[in-house]
Amino acid sequence: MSFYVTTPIYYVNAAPHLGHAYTTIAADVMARHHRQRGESVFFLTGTDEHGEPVADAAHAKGVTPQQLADENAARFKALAPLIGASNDFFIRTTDPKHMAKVQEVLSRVRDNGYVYEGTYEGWYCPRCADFKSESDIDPGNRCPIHHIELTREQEDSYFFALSAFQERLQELYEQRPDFVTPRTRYNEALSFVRSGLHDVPLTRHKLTWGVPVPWDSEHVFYVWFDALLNYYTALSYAPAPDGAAPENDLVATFWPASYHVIAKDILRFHAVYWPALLMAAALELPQHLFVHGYLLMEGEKMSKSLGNVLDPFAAIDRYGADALRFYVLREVPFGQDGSVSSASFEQRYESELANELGNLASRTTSMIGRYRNGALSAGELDAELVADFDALGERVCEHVDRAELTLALDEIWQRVRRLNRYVEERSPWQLAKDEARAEELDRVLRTLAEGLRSVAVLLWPYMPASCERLLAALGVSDISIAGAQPGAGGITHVSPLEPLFPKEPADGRG
Ligand code: ME8
Repeated sequence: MSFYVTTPIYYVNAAPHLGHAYTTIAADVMARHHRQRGESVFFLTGTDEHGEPVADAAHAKGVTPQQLADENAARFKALAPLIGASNDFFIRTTDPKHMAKVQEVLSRVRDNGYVYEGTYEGWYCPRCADFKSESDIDPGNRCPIHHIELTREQEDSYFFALSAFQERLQELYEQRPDFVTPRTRYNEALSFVRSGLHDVPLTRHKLTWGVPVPWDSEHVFYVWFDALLNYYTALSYAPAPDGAAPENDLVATFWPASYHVIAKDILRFHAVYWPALLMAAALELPQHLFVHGYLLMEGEKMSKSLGNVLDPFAAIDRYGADALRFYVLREVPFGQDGSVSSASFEQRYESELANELGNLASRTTSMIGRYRNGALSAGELDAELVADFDALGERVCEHVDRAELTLALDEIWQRVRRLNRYVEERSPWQLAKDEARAEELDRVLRTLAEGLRSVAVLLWPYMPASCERLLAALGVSDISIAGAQPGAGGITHVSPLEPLFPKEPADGRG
């Protein structure tokens, strides 16, 4: 089995913010979860470096587009390990290998008869790098996303014959109801297709910051076609991840993508242009697009252009990457819009991470240390508790297979709470006072350790560093999904554990 997951490639017109971290975290959870299942995984993220948004931002700063791209691509690249992302490759669209592949694929699209010359006239938002249809314009000819005035553009272009794919796209949507999820986004994409597709500019004449069009040196490709193709080009030159496909065979192993994870702002490009482009190039279509919502601050989409961003670097400094990963996927149902704030982050950190999971881990490991010197004897588990974990691993897999990351997390968290209730119900500190109940105490401690292993294995994709620490204290080195079943491995020795989520997080904590 192979699993290929991507994030959008982010524009380098400004620095990364929590919105970007969010998508990368979500895709990382999916990648890690599938690795736990023993699948061959490729996880791609990167930066989108051509086009007007970048050229304009560079111009405003008095640097070249390449200088700005280098500077900000480095910041996006640095963000990935900081948020615990385990991406196998980081693609930059100014990489000559990507550019050559774009030229090759788009030449094929032309050879296949889907490119023609014409003149484009219409409303254009330079921040979106997008031509707006009449129905997509705010009063005063403004961009509905950036609220800036649109420009009237007229230029000679080569066109992509999007309209030629009207029927095939409708068929695609009819035959594959899970091509785009959640359902609202599927409906939105399908209704866009049904409303009638128009051909779109494939190249820009006025712009020079882009991939040159091989058959006409006065044009560069419109940035969206250059960008979308990253998902394909990366596989043609990225090094193979450890233990995966042999070098240079990534396309055969990983294409088509299992999941493109994006937010709804770029739905149309991914749900309409992208499959049409792949059809035109005679390439296989991705299996799924998952479209998540916006992280909102004060009711507006967090956005570089609007400047209302929550700094992920600061949050990580104080609480650690795991806490941030947990928070964004727990607080906002994945797939919907939701507000985030420092106050609700701190509250969840304290009530759920420190008081629920952290406390459960501390109590369990310290009781095993205090009452049994860290040693656990082999024996039965408490059947009643184990029954509450029945099919948990399978249910988590089913949710993650559908990118339902908040629902999967909720399933696991119910077990964290169940284990805390179990501690209260069985009160090991009472059992420890009575020598006659030593066996019962052994069973309770064993059951707690096994339950903790189960939740740590399942939470690992969400909070890898903390779960690795917890599993190490339990003496467990195997993080594969098989360990989600209590009793699977036989924990024999438990070591002391420093608090997983200290109540007073120190500044500068990594
Ligand atoms: O659109 N909430 O790049 P971009 C949730 N280069 N997600 C958010 C977000 C928010 N407030 N803000 C940003 C581009 N994102 C193109 C993509 S792909 C072939 C080319 C995330 O830098 C979310 O994933 O504007 C969104 O789709 C993406 O960043 C847009 O990043």
